Amino acid sequence: MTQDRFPDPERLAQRIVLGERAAVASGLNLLDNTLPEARARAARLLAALSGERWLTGGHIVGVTGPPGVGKSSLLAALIREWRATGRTVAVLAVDPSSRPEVGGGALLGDRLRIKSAAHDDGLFIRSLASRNQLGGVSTEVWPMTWLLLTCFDLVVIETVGVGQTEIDIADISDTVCFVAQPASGDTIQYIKSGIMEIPDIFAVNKADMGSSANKTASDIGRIGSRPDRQHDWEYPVCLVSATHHSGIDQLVNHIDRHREYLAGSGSLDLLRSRHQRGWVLRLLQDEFGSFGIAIAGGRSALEARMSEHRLSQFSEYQNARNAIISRFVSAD
Ligand SMILES: Nc1nc2c(ncn2[C@@H]2O[C@H](COP(=O)(O)OP(=O)(O)OP(=O)(O)O)[C@@H](O)[C@H]2O)c(=O)[nH]1
Ligand SMILES: [Mg+2]
Repeated sequence: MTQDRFPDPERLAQRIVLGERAAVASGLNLLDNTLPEARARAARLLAALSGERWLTGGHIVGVTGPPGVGKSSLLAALIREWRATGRTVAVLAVDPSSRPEVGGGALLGDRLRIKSAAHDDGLFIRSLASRNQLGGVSTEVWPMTWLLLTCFDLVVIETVGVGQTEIDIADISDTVCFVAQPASGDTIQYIKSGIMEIPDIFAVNKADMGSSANKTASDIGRIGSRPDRQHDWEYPVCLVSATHHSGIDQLVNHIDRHREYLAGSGSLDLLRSRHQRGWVLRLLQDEFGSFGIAIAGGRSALEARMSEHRLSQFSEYQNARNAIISRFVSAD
């Protein structure tokens, strides 16, 4: 049983790269499994999948915002637009069902009436249980994103976030789109107080609700650019209505434009490799603490190694982990 319990990673990788739906699902399951045997195979799977595409291919888009603002509805509208132009899309939706319903939100699948998506090979949606209270990005999301990046044009992560949890989404996405709601003063407060990093794009949804949407958009626009993430990107604020399907094409354009901006300024691969390094260090820190990081050679040595081996961050992570564990074991 143990032999067949997990798929052969190298064969699985070949099927994933071809976008085979069952293989993608099985790869994600493997990455989500914490048994030691599964972890070893997951590391092999990621090593087999790694390549240039991780540096400059595809587009990782984070969609975040407070509960009930219409993130799933908006994403459903974006997906229709993307699919209409033949682009393939994978979504990791952090499932809000484990927290109290605040805005009457529903899973993306419901919003899309997803039965038809099962017949669309260019669309893949996986809901993940929210594993930390604030709905931020949990650790499995990182390798899952990179797996999906090998076979879809767009990889979108939907998370619920207010304030500090956006830091997570900004640490994994090329482009962060924050969805706000008309008359939501707290968004503006968060930005002003510096709790929230400025996203790359703001979408004020429910524009069909009238003038309050315009006011919210201009309030957000007035905050002005703060060069937190990229230096000369002026964040756009767009008015959209997911239910009326208005403003969606502009939002699609802004998302594309941001990717072009990153690629054109040479910052896309730098951003990605910085994100990868950040995740490796965070995982090691979570698992072994600062002491573990010191055992593995220290933060700057690890960073230097990872910068040198930009296509094999997962292997570097695994190596550092093994080095730490073997030191713990031999210290016994
Ligand atoms: N009037 C109006 N209502 C909208 C619009 N978009 C979404 N809604 C409604 O807002 C509610 C929440 O929509 P969701 O798409 O589930 O919001 P969400 O942000 O994904 O919610 P969570 O994932 O629970 O945080 C639903 O009742 C939607 O019908 C819009 O453009 N206009
Ligand atoms: Mg939702």
